[in-house]
Amino acid sequence: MFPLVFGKVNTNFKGGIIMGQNLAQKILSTHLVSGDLASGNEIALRIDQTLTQDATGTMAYLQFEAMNLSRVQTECSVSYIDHNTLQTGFENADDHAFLQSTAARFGAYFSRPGNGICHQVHLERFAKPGKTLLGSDSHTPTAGGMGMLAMGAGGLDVAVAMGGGAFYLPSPKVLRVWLTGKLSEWVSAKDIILEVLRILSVKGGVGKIIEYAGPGVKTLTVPERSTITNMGAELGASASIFPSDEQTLRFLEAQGRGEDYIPLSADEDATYDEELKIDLSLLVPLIAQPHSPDNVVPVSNHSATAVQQVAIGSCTNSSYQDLMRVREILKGKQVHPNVSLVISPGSRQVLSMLSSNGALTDLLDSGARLLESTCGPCIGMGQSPVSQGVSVRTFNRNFIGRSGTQDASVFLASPEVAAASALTGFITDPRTLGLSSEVEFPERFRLDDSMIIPPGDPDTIIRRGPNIQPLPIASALDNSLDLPVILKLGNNITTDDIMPAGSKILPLRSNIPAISEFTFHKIDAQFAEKAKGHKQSMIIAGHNYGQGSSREHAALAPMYLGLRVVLAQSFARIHRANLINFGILPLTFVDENDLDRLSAGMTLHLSDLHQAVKTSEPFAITLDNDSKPVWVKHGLTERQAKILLAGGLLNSTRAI
Ligand code: MIC
Ligand code: SF4
Repeated sequence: MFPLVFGKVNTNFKGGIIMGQNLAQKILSTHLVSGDLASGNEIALRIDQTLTQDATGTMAYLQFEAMNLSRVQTECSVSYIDHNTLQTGFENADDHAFLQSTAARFGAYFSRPGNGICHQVHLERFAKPGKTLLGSDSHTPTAGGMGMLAMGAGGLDVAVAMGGGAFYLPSPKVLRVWLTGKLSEWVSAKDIILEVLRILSVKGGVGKIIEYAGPGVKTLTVPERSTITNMGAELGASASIFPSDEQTLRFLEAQGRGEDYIPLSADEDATYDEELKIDLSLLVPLIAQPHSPDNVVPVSNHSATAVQQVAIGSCTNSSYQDLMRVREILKGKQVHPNVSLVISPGSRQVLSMLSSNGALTDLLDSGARLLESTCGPCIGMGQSPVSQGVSVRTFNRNFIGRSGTQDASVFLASPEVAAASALTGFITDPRTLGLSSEVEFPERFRLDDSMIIPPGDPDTIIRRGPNIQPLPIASALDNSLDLPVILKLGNNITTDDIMPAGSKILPLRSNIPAISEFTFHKIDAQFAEKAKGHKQSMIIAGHNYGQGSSREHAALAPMYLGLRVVLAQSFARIHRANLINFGILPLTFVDENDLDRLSAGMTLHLSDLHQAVKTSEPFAITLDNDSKPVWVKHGLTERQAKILLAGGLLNSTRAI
């Protein structure tokens, strides 16, 4: 039986005096199951809500099933279909049928394909201030715009949370972003988060919760706040959060959910680990240049850059407000003949509101192409740009090849910049169009939950088509390993590099043997074959290994191919947790310069590993033909050491 742990209330005492708490500490402490918030060590949290999406959800539900639990134990769990809706073969349809039947059987809500992108729909219909949310998608922190502590994780961690188990993470530092002033016309929430990314970089949020505060906060609506918390994932942050205030109440009331409102903010005397100040009135429209979301400059730097594609949508920027601003720019005008403009409204709610107020007609009249309310081009499911093309996207990631076109240049910007660029055919600062903006926040959104199926009958039969393959499980960790290094990598390797997505590969997410053939495909097309040539192997890498998505396939597929160790200068949080969950040992260097001494083709010898994993001391790896060993460390907690020794989390829970 899987061990269930429940939360307890923890107060913030220091020397007998009750200290003020910041907002993150308030939610963390009311959900703390074990650990000490101040320690920097691992803490465990009670999770109120979970979300999964189809591309990670099939694994999460297979894992939930493997734990022999009958119903989800959370206040609410939602299974969304939004990533993978193209049905060019039976695979995706098999996945959807499996997920619909598992949601019914295990007691989760099911959001049907077409209902919208998980983060947008969750914000509209489920997110609640003061609660915790764990989602098998790295942009789950979007719901932080509602005053919720929302975090991304691998599917297995989410499956555990669905079963009522705690979520473990290193106790985070809290960074306050203090906002003053008000955004100028045509400068938007996207520009705020691009500015934060410019300052902090894609590694700047690692190990932190980013908490927004200050007088500028009240000028931002919930969807605008959620654009900002969404891209906290690109900072590597564990979560991003805004207070719950009049804006939150206004949004919830407009969603017919006023009763879900509670006010929530930091105490006046709260303290923070770090602080950043931004005066909103000084911001200008910004753009992230290829190929990283932190490569940010003013839009005006690129006024001579011609554009072939503009894509508006994704979980970052596809709210009603976003698309109404786009309409303001496009109304009565024509998209430039050299530009293909595609628009995916974030949810059916957004689409139906645009259709009932006539905005959709204005968008279509301008020459925009309408796509489904799904992730679509953001995850390479269609609309790849022309080769060597420039694409301006309102999305959150512009890693090489993610669009499906390896040599495309993808820029990330606000919907306003994207729409202006679609009109002129060049990257355009919307302020130069001389328009004025009058978008009003709606008093009432159009409410229709008919595409959300409530939890069903526990006797529902699970539909398991041929695309649903059994879960592979790793073997226990050997005490000594002689591991060939089969790949050496640089810094900031993304999960897209490890396990690409796109329309050919995504349909294989519930079939690990098939998808594993694509591991590191773009970096080394022979990788899978090489790995299969050895029983067990390892890879080495630079800093921030595994940044980007929460997809556990970036750990599961390498595990299936026999990868036992990743030795890197540092790791991204979610990916490191996924490696441990699937029995792959994440090691870092004591002296990071030692990376230079290692290369692909070498064999490294790890001995007395069981003892090494149990203690927190560094240990030596020996090399052939070099008497000087490489000293490494693992930083595993006792809980993680047990998981690794057993060969992964499923093995270790079965052993209890
Ligand atoms: C992404 O944006 O890369 C994804 C696709 O949403 C992933 C999840 C996945 O790979 O299924 C994420 O961000 O976690
Ligand atoms: Fe979907 Fe893109 Fe958001 Fe990922 S980042 S959830 S692929 S819209």
